[in-house]
Amino acid sequence: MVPLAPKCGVEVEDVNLAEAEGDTLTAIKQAIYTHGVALFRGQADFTPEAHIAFAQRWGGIDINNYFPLTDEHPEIAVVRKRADQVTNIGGGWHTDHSYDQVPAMGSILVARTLPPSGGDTLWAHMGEAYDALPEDLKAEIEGLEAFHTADHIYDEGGLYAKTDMGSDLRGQALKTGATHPIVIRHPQTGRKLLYVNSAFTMHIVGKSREESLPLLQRLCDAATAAENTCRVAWEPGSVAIWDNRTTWHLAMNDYQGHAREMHRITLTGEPLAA
Ligand code: AKG
Repeated sequence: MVPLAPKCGVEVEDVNLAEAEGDTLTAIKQAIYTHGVALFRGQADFTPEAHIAFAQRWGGIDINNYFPLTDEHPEIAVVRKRADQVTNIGGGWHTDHSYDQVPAMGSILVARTLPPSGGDTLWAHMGEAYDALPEDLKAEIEGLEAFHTADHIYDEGGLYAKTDMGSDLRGQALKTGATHPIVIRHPQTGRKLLYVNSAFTMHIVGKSREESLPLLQRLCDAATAAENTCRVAWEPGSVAIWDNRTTWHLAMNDYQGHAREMHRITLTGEPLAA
């Protein structure tokens, strides 16, 4: 394994994900829990069927309610930016599904159509972010919880109004909302992780949004310090798998006029605790 950056991400070489199981799968999981994200290049065999089979071997698929799904494979969400679309999906720092009571463990993203250049994805490591907080700030957030929702993004008129995403995609106006500790422990590694994010965290429990914003903003600024991040330039055959508890991510929107399409399967998670 080769680090993608000193504090976030690894590239895993010499693994064919379509065949990965047993000890190889266990080692991949451990690397992702620890480093946050793993990149696999040259995965020509990672067809939609292989993508689904790998996710099932991992432990289960959490189907997202807001993304369009592929016609042939309803387990696969399409992360699409059409050539004439301005807003991309995931263009702000976030962690997937934090608005769910039991957020998805992580995601497996496969490059299917890429722009001629641009469209990179960045991740930030929330264990590193927590560790680097000043001690007085760590003490201030200990034991606090925050409320997360995606309604402002997916509802009619929300951020994704002119994209293929939406809360009425499946014919129902969905509502989201969940409360989680601001600092969680990773269910497998036990590491303390900062668990608020710029996109979905609305307020601190017991405080209004206005009262919460200065502290949330301070945490979000600290979380995305450049030294906590890594960046992937996609190539045909690239696959990235990340841990939503350990990382935030952001998709660059620097390829206006070109299409980009990724296939995403979201992995089932488990309840989060401090
Ligand atoms: C997501 O799937 O949550 C994203 O943010 C998309 C990431 C990407 O397309 O690079």
